Amino acid sequence: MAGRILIIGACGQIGTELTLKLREIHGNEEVIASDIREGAAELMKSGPFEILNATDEPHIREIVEKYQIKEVYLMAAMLSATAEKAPMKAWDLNMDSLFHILNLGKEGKIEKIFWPSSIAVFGPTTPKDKTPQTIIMEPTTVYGISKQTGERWCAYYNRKYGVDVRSIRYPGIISYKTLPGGGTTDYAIEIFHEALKNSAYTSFLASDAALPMMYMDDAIKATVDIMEAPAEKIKVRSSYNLGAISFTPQILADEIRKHIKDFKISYEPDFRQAIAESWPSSIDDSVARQDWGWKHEYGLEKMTTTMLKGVEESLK
Ligand code: AKB
Repeated sequence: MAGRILIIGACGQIGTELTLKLREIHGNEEVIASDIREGAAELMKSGPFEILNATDEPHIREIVEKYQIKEVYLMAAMLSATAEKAPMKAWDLNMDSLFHILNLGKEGKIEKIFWPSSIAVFGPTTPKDKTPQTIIMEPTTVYGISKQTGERWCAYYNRKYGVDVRSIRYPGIISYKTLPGGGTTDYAIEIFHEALKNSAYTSFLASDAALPMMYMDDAIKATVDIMEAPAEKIKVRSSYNLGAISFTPQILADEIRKHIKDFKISYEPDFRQAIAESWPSSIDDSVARQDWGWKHEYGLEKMTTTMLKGVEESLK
């Protein structure tokens, strides 16, 4: 690889594991982590780190120049539940940060960009089961609107200015190393912590709220794979559907009960239930599979056993 990599939002749930993976692949000094605040010790100690606000364009330019950055992963974003509480702040963060990076691509200062989209681009008028790559999208959340708009801008910068921007629509990502913040799918992580600590969990989504989900290792693999694929294989320049597992809180609770016999779940749906109801319950990702060979590894059973082991370790 010619040139270094910059991760913006490196201390978040996906950013942390992505940074560690990219450092493993390219070497610690080649991958510059940045975030608005410091993160996990493993990340802070393993390579260069810069405090960076994703909306601070001059500072982004300074860092890109300082480290001779050629690839940027823009992982900073305000997620669905938090964004509903601060719509304008979410819009500014999610959109401004994207424009800053796309413009660096347009000016030829960087060569490749990764920007995550989400299943939140879909809305209540989208068919819910096996939602196809190209279909009606009328998102009803601030986060979803920002991601849908971002997708259109990515496609525009690619078509108009030749910017090599690549994107996937992440489903809910499940992991134990770094906690997520402010998402609708966060219950699927909290449940493991509460199951191991208290053998009980109160879900903020209804028992039958089915959502597309994915274990972190698969999400990281997809991110690395799409960025490593030859440019001509990336035919969709808005964002690719990406699927793996689909389950409801009840199905997940039943799976956890196979390991923790006395685990109890109760349901107190809040405002996040309406968000979940507007999203797909499962995803058709055949286009990603066909174009750049996407394949997931973790099903419900493997994800559950891995999560229980990982969270148990982290609680020691
Ligand atoms: C959220 O719940 O907001 C995120 C997402 C699906 O993009 N995890």
